[in-house]
Amino acid sequence: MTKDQLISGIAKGDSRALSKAITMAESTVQAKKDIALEIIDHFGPQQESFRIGITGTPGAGKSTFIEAIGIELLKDKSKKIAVLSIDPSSEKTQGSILGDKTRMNKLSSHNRAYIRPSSSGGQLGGLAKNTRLAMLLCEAAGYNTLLIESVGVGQGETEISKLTDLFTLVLNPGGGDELQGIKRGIMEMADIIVINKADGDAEKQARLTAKEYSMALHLMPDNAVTARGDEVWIPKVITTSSIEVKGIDVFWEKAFEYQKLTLANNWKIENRMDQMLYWAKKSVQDILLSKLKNYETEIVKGLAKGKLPELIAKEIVL
Ligand SMILES: Nc1nc2c(ncn2[C@@H]2O[C@H](COP(=O)(O)OP(=O)(O)O)[C@@H](O)[C@H]2O)c(=O)[nH]1
Ligand SMILES: [Mg+2]
Repeated sequence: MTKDQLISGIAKGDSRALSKAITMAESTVQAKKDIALEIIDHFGPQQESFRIGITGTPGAGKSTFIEAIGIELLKDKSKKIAVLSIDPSSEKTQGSILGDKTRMNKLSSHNRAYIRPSSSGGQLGGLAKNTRLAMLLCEAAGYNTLLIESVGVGQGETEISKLTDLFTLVLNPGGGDELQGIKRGIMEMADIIVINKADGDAEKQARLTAKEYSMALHLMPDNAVTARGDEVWIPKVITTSSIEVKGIDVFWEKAFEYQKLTLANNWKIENRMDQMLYWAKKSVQDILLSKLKNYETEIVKGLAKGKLPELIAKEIVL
């Protein structure tokens, strides 16, 4: 497909064209990536979408949760959902991608939903960046609700928060140990904390855990509370069963409450501007770093002459 074919396909919401464009965006071949960037640029900024990040340790039930909240939201005919998952582990096994697909059975066959596991293109740091481009392409294709699934441990998790409007952390009942596995920083980033698997014997425990987290959040310093101007959002802790579809309506209630607040006082736009600034700086960094390769011989020569590294750097950059 040519660039123009891809553009007209995406404009019509054709998922085949969308998938092709995302593959180009993920490509390590710069020429392909450039075409994807031109396509995104053609559609311009999309400010209307609702971008939701869903993070949590493997097995917490993120995919099952996404299936439940996705199906619930799609009852509203104006909604179109794109699910993007960032899972470095699925790269190795393929297993969890297949697992995710089966866990999102209804969603993956729904005509107003699009599901795509993100590929790292071999580099961990590139994951979130590729996902961001995939997200922008989905928005160009008319998907107004973006659900980004990511494993909130290890590298790059802070970058996930640079992609989304609302950050959701999915945890399990009895989470004392889990709390240690999850970095405190992630908890502080969460706008909504979901204690999932609140069913059967675990239901009572889930409610207790929710209370614990709620208290832990109150003990945390100011950053647990997003405060700008007079408005305040205290992170909400809720319990859900994704399998029995309980508490899913409460999730959307809180999510829309948050969205309303962030729209009313312009947080959403400010937040997205901050995020764009972050990605712009990162892009500058990436380009400079890639250029550094051209100077390697010059650096080595300078060092051989006994030059001070700082002075070599100045000579190259300034
Ligand atoms: N009992 C119960 N099990 C769940 C629930 N949500 C997910 N699971 C199970 O937990 C396991 C991991 O789920 P998955 O969605 O793949 O987790 P992910 O790795 O976080 O995406 C699967 O066996 C699910 O069936 C829930 O609400 N209740
Ligand atoms: Mg999953």
